[in-house]
Amino acid sequence: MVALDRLFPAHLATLQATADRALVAADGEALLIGAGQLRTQFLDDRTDPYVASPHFKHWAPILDAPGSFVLHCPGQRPRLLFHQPKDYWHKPPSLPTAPWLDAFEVVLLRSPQEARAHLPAHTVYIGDDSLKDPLSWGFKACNPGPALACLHYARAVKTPYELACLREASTLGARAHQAAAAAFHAGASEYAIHLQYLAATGLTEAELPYSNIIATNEAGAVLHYTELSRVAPNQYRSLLIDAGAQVRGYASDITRTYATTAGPFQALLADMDQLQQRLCAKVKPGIYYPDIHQQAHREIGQLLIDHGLIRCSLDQAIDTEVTSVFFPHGIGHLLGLQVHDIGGHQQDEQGTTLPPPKAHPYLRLTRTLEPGMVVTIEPGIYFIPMLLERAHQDHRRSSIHWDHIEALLPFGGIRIEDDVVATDQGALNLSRAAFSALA
Ligand SMILES: [Mn+2]
Repeated sequence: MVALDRLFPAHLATLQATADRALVAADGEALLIGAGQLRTQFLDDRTDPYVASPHFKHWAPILDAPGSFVLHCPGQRPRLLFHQPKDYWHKPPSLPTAPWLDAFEVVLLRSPQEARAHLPAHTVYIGDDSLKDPLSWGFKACNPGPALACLHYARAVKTPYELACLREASTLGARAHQAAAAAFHAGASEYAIHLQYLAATGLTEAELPYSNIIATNEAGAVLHYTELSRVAPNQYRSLLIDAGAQVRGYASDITRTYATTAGPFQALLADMDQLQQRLCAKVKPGIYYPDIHQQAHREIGQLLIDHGLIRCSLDQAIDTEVTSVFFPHGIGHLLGLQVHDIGGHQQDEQGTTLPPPKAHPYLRLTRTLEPGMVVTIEPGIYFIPMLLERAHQDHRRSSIHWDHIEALLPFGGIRIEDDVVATDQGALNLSRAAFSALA
């Protein structure tokens, strides 16, 4: 039995305990969790790529069986209602044979509607809106807020099973990053780098946790660049690659930046790598995550001063938002079943939320870290023409060394991102560990 399967029963017990609390919050007696359905495109008979609901894959790592459900009744063995239609157009999904399945009582469904026969009274439904006429199913409630708040809050703390899945996702991502970097240094186009990346993961594009960002030269300044140019330029200066992998429904989210030649950009990159590792080391239980974000602004401000890119004091760079010209996003987010795992602003199981500070509206995580939480740490410095033009026209103009910036525009930007676990022993960096194991 692989280690993941050994860890699965304890994982399931944690989910059952959380589900019991969610049922109390929603005044229900059973929880039905939908995998989701295939969605047909507008005026077409094609469907969008199917993506299993995060709630469903939390319980059962089945990524290819739309119309399935997990049914949880307190005190009982969970039931997997596995949808396997009789279909000669498509290959119906096969029931997994892995040992984790032993934890479930399995029921085969030929249509999702057959699930209705298995529902106890006062069932609460958690799932997307694709169920035809959910009201006629007689649910106690569909996606009630108090139940979702409970489930989402708890999900941030990972079980040992989940940490093992995330570790494997980082390993797979690191291997693919290595293949992509080799393709870049050999002069491949963004699209060809992407194909090398996919081949190294063994995943299809739809199985990636998010669309690959493979940005060369100036394109590194576009935060979510997904163009994948088919033509390589005559000369590569830099690559920013933000790409992950997925194992049993759990994501990795890794960014690396490379430079082809020595010079000011490469010097900045080397110092950013040190800076990023100092920030990663701050991921510990009891740390208020926005403090890491604030620290990132101070560290980036100092870096900009040290490299002669700005000419104001550090306090001035922070107070007048000079650092935000170069670092205009949050320091990171929760990671798990979703690449931006839900519940980052939640403060308790009741659903109280804490929005990000006014000056940092894009910060996705405002919680205090607990053991078992997994977050990304992804500081960046970018040369974004739109934000630079804005700063050139406002109070920040005199704070910036414009000719030095001009020389860096052709390199786009830098982002370095790792996936880090808060543990009682301190920060556990899954991504760095995965790259080290490859070396
Ligand atoms: Mn990220």
